[in-house]
Amino acid sequence: MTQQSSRRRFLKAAAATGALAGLNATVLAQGQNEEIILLGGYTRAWQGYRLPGGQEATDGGNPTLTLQRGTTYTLMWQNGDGVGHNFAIQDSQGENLQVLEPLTVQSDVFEQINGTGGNESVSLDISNGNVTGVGTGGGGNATGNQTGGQQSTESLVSETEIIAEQGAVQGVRFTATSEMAQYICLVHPNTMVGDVEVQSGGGTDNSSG
Ligand SMILES: [Cu+2]
Repeated sequence: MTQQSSRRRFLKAAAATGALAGLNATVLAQGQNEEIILLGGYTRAWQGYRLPGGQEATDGGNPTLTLQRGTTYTLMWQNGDGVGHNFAIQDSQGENLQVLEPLTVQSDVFEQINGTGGNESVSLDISNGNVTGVGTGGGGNATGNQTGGQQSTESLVSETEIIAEQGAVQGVRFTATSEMAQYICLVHPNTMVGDVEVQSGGGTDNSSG
């Protein structure tokens, strides 16, 4: 506990001084409630485990992801059938959008989040592209220190690596834009594809001035 919080302080201090360029984007996620999406990757269809905005996860595959424009989402998916899958978000022309910040996620972190209620708030510790820990409930630790910095597009990818190990988890962070139309596994574009619906109705939260 003590170790973790001192480490957080270190990261915050480092970000504040700009001493560690490139770390800013990852530090931003610390201590704030995340919009988290959890999916299962199966050849027959994506399965919705935790959907944005408290939408009910249904048994049907390929759930529509309803997003708020300008909101940043952390999407994690677990390989369910040991077949190679990857993840991309496309526009209405079927072009992959280069908007994904890849994250490394351990399976136990995924399981932990998946065990929380869909309405329960979850915060993530993300460091150097690794999701290292999860906090649930409360949310009293918001520090108001979100600088809202735009991450460099150099680190963004238009599709993720294919992972084939059953149980393996992959994560991406992205900010919803109105051009997003669908999410897809490029290995199985006919069965693993679902709609993305982006709402623009003032849903952005810029509360920390
Ligand atoms: Cu696939």
